[in-house]
Amino acid sequence: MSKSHSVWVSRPLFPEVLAHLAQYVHVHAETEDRKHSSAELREKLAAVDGAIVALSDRIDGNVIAGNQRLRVVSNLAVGYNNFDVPALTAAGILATNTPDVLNETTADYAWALLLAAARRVSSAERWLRAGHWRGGMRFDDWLGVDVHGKTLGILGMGRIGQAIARRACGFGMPVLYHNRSRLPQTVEHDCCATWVEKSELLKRADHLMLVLPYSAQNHHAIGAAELALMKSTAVLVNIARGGIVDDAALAVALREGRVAAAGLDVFEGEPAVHPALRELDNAVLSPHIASASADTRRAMAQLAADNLLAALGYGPDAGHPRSPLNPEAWGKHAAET
Ligand code: 8YV
Repeated sequence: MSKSHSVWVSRPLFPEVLAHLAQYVHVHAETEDRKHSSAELREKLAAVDGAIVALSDRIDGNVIAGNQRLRVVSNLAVGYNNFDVPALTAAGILATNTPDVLNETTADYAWALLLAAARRVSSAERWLRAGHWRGGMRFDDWLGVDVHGKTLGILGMGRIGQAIARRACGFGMPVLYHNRSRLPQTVEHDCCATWVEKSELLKRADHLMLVLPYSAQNHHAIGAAELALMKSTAVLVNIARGGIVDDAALAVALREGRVAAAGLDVFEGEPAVHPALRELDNAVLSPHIASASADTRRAMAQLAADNLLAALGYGPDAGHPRSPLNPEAWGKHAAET
């Protein structure tokens, strides 16, 4: 097949996914994982018909200004706070993301962080590896807080929040949640979940998971005032986005024992991590890997590639990308071509 479209892939991807893309289009794939500046993004995007981009690539009006060629940007993530969707729509550029394929894997990881933080897994391992386990151990050493049977709070009850909640049923944990809108009763029943106001959620939850998307309104949704409402025995888990928690305020609360522990996969300004958090033994920290199982990262890459190809008119979904964020932009292009 002669290839008439070119695409840019902003970070290294699985070779088989790149090979799949290359069956249909010219592929320019980066071989290094790094954040791109606006100027770089502008230049790269001006030269292609479509792009697969990472969360660290900020695609805004400035980056696409005057771009007459670009038709689709496919995000390698379900969250798309790196996209200015209205600007893309105004420019007639389709935006897509990777929903659903990562729900269960991300929910598993949220539980891994909750259990690790509650039962002090990381600090105990650091202690053991440092060679401190020599003689006996005090019976009252390494006491954590229980997870099973406690009340789980979930802030943000989309698809990943629901996958987390369904697992809570197996731990004998009632779930309280807060979301802009209440879920249908059947879903609440499946999730053992009850809707409450945010302040009630913070006060009543024994442990709290944050699963809400980042937006300007959600910036510091958990700050000093919210932390002050939480139980001092509670574990806080953030697998959502940096910026949803005020990391400086959290570090103070953790240091003063006003919150028992935290499991954090995302950070304000990542890859930088607030220095005070790095010092704390009651914080389990990981580098934004909640979706990183081999199967799921492959499925995300494949979906991002399929969305891109479909938008350019190739593959089994030609003309019908599976997860468009602004189908109205796509309609505009389809009408023009
Ligand atoms: C990232 C995520 O995509 O999908 C999201 O919104 O935050 C993650 O799955 C992944 O960490 C790659 O950056």
